[in-house]
Amino acid sequence: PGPLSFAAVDLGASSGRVMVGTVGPGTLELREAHRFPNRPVRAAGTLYWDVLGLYRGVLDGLRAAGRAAPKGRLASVGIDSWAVDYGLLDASGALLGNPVHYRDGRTGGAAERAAAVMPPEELYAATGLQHQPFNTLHQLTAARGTPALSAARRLLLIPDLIAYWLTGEPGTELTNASTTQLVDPRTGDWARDVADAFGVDLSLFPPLRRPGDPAGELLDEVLEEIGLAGPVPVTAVGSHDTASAVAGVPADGGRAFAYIATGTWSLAGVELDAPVLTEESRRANFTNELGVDGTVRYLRNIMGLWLLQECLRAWEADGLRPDLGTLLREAAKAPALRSVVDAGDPGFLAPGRMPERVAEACRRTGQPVPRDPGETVRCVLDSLALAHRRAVADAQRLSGREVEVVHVVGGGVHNELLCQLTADACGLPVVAGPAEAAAFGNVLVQARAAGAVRGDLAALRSLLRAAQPLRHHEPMGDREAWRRAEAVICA
Ligand code: LFR
Repeated sequence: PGPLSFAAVDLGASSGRVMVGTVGPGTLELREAHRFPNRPVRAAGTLYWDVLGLYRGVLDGLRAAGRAAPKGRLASVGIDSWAVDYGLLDASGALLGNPVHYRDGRTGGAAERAAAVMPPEELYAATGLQHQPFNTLHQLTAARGTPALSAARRLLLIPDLIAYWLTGEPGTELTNASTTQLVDPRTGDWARDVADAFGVDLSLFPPLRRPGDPAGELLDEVLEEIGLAGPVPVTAVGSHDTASAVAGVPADGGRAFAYIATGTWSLAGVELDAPVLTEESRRANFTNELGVDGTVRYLRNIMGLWLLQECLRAWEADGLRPDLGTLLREAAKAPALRSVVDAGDPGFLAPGRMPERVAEACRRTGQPVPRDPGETVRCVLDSLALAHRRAVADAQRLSGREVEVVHVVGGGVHNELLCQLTADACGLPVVAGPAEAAAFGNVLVQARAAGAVRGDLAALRSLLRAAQPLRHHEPMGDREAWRRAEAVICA
């Protein structure tokens, strides 16, 4: 049989895209069919996702994907997005309000409230999940007693919600479910004791499905809207974007690797066969999220390019018309490691006033304050590289797995300065690419389910190495300077 085409829907916090992957013996190609912005909206004091706008982008993208695919045939569709957030449906299947954005303030004080229900040690031992105020568990606790949650008969995580609208079939994909803090990473099943203790009704979640499982077929009304002939199956993929991105790491089976999935967040860690549930791991705020093929994504969340995106947004609002290329050139020339902030600090989670918040953090820690946007960008990139260094080192120490190379994938691949600084900070070679790792991981899981490729994750990854040009960064510069900067953050 000739190559098959697959549509990968990949929704990120700042943009969504639909990519077409063409896969066959000796072929793996990925093309962008459609890209659209994801702009959250604040209304009446709450920060929401514009989920219908996103769904329209998905439909436009699937129409474009059908046109881009040879003979207009899509062998299947897979959907991934950011984690933790959800839509609620009433008994008739209608959406009960817009999904709330994980950066909304409603989960303020979540750690304290949760600790009153279950000691954090016990919660970690049961779920292996890092504490983040936005974990679905905390969102559900914050929403307890609201009319929407009381009327809800079903809860669908964002990619599952999109899949439901496309197919009419509800399901809960496991890699994303593992970010709810309601799953036991040892069994890959619900952590029922946790749900009971927090009063979460697990029957709201449709049955679990795993990457590669069938997830229905596009409805007739959808086929008509996007101008395709059926049947077009939907296949469950690593529906958490980070799970698909880690599946899309072009690792070479022989070399132990750490990965950093960069985008709005940097997710930095290692891939394991089993979770690390030690108290030391909890204190280091490492998470055990589930990956494709029963793997564990042992990683830490770092604020990521969000810091830069929010600086750009603030400068734009001030009428500065910032140009990213120019700013990055200025940042490259700015003095290295003049000041650093803790890019893991939850204080950077909420939107707004980012240049000021970065400056405040420098002042608070007795460091020089950046004098212009170029220096602010340098401070942000140095700080991200430093956080990458700490996460890669901690992941190795806590898991007992040493690595020889760091793979940087995701949008941050385009930022060469960040990739080089990451190599310098980690003292390890960095292999950068692909930027669209999540879409690659999404496509490969579909392609395997359809029989277009075979093998385990290592075999899928070997196809990736040939598919994309990768950039190599060797560590350079002053190792001691990174150690001193780390001491500033850890003080
Ligand atoms: C990255 C990501 C992270 C998750 C955060 C919030 O896009 O999915 O893995 O912690 O978004 O959902």
